[in-house]
Amino acid sequence: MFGDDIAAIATAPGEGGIAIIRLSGNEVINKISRVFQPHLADVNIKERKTHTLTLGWIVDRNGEKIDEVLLGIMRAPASYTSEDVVEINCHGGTLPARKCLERVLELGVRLAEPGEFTRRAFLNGRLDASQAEAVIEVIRAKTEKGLKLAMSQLTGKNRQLIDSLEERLLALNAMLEASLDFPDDVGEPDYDEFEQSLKEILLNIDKLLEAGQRADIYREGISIAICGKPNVGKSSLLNALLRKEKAIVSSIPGTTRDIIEDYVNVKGIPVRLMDTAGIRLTEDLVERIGVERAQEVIDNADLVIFLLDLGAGISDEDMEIFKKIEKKNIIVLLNKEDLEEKRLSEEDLNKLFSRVKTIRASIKEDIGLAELEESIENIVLSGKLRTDDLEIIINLRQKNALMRAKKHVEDTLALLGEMPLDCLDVDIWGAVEALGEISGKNLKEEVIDRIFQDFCIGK
Ligand SMILES: Nc1nc2c(ncn2[C@@H]2O[C@H](COP(=O)(O)OP(=O)(O)OP(=O)(O)O)[C@@H](O)[C@H]2O)c(=O)[nH]1
Ligand SMILES: [Mg+2]
Repeated sequence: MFGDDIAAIATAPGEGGIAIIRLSGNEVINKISRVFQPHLADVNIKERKTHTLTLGWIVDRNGEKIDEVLLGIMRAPASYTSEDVVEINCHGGTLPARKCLERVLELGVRLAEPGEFTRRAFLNGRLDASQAEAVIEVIRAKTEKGLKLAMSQLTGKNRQLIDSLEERLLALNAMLEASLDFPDDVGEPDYDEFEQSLKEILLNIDKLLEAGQRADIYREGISIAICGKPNVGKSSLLNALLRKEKAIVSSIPGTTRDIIEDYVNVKGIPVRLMDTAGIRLTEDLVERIGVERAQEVIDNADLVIFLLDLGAGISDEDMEIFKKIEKKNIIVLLNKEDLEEKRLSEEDLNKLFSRVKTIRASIKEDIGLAELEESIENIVLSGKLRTDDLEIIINLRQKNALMRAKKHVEDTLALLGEMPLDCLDVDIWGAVEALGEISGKNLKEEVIDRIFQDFCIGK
């Protein structure tokens, strides 16, 4: 099955400097030589060394030139898929790439399925399952931090950690088997040592799970809604955090009607930031719809920034809004600190917002915004971020496998000394197998399918 020749356009659709058509399989170099005409007449593409580029044309059946291209040759096993790979660098734009691809398909090369190149890299043993999954993390990374995490997974950081856990479990398994096979010579295992070892393994699994949870934030990002009554400076805050004039700001209350959203990177965390209509009772139909939408967005946000106007003081309207969001993750931003006359005393504020983070700010004069960004980071990471901490990505599939391994280790601990040794061995094996799924040593076909279903064609 594997080794049949596949091809796909690997670059994103649309206009660009170049587009790349990628081919992989046993015969791709032979096949491409039939439609490639090198600039230099004495060049034979079939004899070109691995990792070389050759200038020439892709030609049609009649020898007419379709496009001028640079042909990359990467010979097995030193290629993305571990098979022979050819990459046609043609002119960017939809038509040249499509024409070249069509020509290649005439050679008995099949159109690749989504993720098929990476799947071959996995099946040929060049990447393990968690590394293959990292490829998509790298593509989708939204911030530098997310990219760094994905890259470390791609280079096999997860694998090292999992392998070391697996080794320790296998050592325990060996201990048990020795006792089972040679009871007279070996005797009972040292239960204290056994228990100690299991506890350490458990601790390490927990650490991995916790690190994975933290990394999720860098991967998935969070949503933040900005809310407050009209005219407190919500749109001004959106613009300040985005560092561009996205939303209309005016001194007329009720300026924003719709949800205005954009993405911003807050200390490496991808944030979907949403400005909402100022919440108040209103007769204006359009504004009322805006207020309803605001409520919905606020309810669904991971974090809410609640704005107050120090110049206007706190009104019943503010307290109504506060009551609605009190149970959420919130930061209270006391805006317009620059104003001479403030209608809010420190005392009032402490009384009202004793349990939530409050920040004094002037969006106009860029006061308090750095503190706001810091608080967002702290709240989102629950203050758990330490630079010496483990940094790895764990996706849902890997998390499930880790949880199952954890359960087996916990069961072994609970049964220690109570059950016969072969019962313990069953759970130790269960843990080893669950961990093996992370690297993909023992994965079923349908799980493999699921890993690659999210990939794009050409990857
Ligand atoms: N003095 C002062 N004025 C500010 C500050 N931030 C915003 N403003 C002004 O407050 C007014 C309202 O600002 P917006 O950002 O439009 O307020 P909003 O909360 O989006 O208002 P709605 O969309 O109507 O709900 C504008 O005139 C801003 O220039 C600040 O820090 N200090
Ligand atoms: Mg506004």
